[in-house]
Amino acid sequence: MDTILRLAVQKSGRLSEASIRLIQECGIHFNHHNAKLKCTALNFPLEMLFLRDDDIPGYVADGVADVGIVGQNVVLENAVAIDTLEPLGFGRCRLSIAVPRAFDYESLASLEGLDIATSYPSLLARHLERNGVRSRIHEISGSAELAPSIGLADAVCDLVSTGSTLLSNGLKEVETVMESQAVLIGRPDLGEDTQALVDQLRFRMKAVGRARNFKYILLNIPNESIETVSRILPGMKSPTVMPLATEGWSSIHSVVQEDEFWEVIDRLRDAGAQGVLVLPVEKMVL
Ligand code: PRT
Ligand code: ZN
Repeated sequence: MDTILRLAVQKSGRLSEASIRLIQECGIHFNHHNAKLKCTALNFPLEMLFLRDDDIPGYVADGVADVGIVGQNVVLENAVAIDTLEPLGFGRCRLSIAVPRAFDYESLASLEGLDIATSYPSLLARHLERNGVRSRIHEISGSAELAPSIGLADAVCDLVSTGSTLLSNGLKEVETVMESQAVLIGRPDLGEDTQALVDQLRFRMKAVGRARNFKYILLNIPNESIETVSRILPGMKSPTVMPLATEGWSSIHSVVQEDEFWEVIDRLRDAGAQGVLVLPVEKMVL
């Protein structure tokens, strides 16, 4: 029988949509994937299994799935024997400790002997231990932010992205335990054929991930500014320069990193650039 790669993704939650979108951007298509336990791809030997995120590391370790997409926070909390293969750049958040606004917090030592509610007891215990602080950890399955107001704990340790949940519950964030994002995980001892499929998938995921960080940029520039603009826009190797029909002008094509984008635009304007067009990059392959 031909090898098929089994990929576990979150069934319904914060990572579901982005996980499925990533697979689609890797050129792998499905008929439909709604409300089912699993589905098979039309044009790649891949089966997608839909599971609770907490179960994904365990199922990958046990061999029910070969690879999975899950938050790093879940991987490190579960501490099972799996490899982290690829950071995926979405589902970003941090695991943080928060205390009531009126709490006089100076350092982690302020929590010595106090009660902390969390769904991440192992990660929290390791962090406290590393810092030589002893607190009582209360494991709860959700809504940690409510614990201080109902008298269950003095502090909480929970995932934060915008911070608005903490704010609206009268809490302030005081410590980051870890930064997290979605990652591709896999079993260490996949057979040769399965490993070859994982390598193909990772190659595609990297191309999609790189492209997300870049924009394609086209602009017109007087010829005397070509050198200046080439320094501002080095591109992947060097920018493409083409003469315009108008004497003394050229068109430059290059790529620019998303996080440097506005700074680069300011410098291009100062260098006399005109007709600047910016396009998304779909894949950045080799
Ligand atoms: O049903 P299942 O068990 O599969 O899902 P779940 O409810 O356990 O997980 P889910 O869907 O909430 O989150 C899945 C993963 O998304 C997490 O493991 C993280 O890796 C990632 N992620 C990213 C987050 C957040 N951002 C996040 N903000 N997970 C949870 N939150 C929660 C947080 O717990 C808190 O309640 O959102 C609230 C805080 O958000 P802000 O924006 O108000 O700070
Ligand atoms: Zn969960």
